[in-house]
Amino acid sequence: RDVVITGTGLYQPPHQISNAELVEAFNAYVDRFNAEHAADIAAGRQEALSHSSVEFIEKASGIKNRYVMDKAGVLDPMRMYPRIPARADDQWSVMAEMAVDAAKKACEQAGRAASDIDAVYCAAANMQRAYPAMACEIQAALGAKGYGFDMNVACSSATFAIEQAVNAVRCGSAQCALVVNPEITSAHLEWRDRDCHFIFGDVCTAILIEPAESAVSTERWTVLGTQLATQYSNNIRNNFGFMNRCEDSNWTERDKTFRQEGRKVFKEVVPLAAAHIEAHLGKLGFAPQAVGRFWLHQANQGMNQFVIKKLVGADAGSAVAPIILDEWANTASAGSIIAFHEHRADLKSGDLGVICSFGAGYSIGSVIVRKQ
Ligand code: CO8
Repeated sequence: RDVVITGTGLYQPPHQISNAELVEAFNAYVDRFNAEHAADIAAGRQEALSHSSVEFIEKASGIKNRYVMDKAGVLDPMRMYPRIPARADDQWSVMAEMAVDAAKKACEQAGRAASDIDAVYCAAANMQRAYPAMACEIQAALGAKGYGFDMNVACSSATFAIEQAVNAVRCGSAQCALVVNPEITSAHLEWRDRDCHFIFGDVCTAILIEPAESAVSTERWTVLGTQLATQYSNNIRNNFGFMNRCEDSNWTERDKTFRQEGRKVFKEVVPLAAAHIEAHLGKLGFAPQAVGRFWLHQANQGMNQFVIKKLVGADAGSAVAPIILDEWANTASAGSIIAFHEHRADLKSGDLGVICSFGAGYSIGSVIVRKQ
């Protein structure tokens, strides 16, 4: 049976940080660090840290702003990470709250009640806790039925979850599947490293997936196909995990937050992503030129520039490949879904579109849709 996307929702965190604010706090941290370690730096035992700059950030990434769950902690040069108080076990968790907000908005668009949902996929680059699954909590907070489970494929978590949801609906195990992507990237970003401190932002996206025959929404996007691929790489890595205690390592070590070989990622992932999209479209009998819109992963404007030039010769940031990372930064798995959420209203019945993520793993996921 035909499967359709019937609604999307977007949760916007309470705070935003401009590049200027970010750089000011970072440079204050650098000055303090260098002053505190002046003797070691002079003796060659410690490398001095360098300032960041607004010009570099904009030129290297296209990012101008990011939303975060807590601004004060991030911009405190004595702290440099968000302050998000722990909650009691009988309160809804932060990720669940974000997911419920985005899910309710998606339900509203789809003309559904939260109680219609019978499958919940919580898909994100990091989960707030080990267990119970976040998805079970989100299911309870929404008053949804059925089942829920968590998935992590880093930046491709959303597209990989869409394939699971589409298959569940197609084979009849779910009638109304919800994919949510609560990304609290600010909690696993290393804000003290100038190579990456500007890259990420927080958000939550939601997507509702149903059989075409029972959908009640006026707007429907038929899922023509999904294609997933992974290829192991250590170039984006985070070693935080439940084994840290046994390793006698601790969470303040540099390898317990996000780190990457940005240049290598850029070079290796661009050709993979372009070839993946082209092959997936070809499998369904379409040329890239037949596509009305590409909602690409939002990691770096230059990266999307290369991918879209290779595919159709257009510019990223144009109508065919909208950019949202100037406002939202890289939101891990949610980026391509934000682009889909914000930039689809003008497409007409019959138009083709591609949602595509790429990132750590490496992982690439594409979803080809047609507006009904
Ligand atoms: N300010 C000023 N100068 C800087 C700064 C800064 N902030 N940072 C670096 N520089 C300097 C460098 O030190 C270097 O100096 P030198 O030439 O003297 O060595 C120079 O600027 C150039 O640095 P780079 O080569 O690093 O600069 P690039 O032009 O390559 O840009 C980017 C860096 C922006 C990181 C770029 O390489 C990039 O975007 N690459 C792609 C990365 C990518 O897409 N990664 C995907 C990650 S997302 C993902 O998969 C999800 C992971 C899970 C989420 C984690 C959430 C926390």
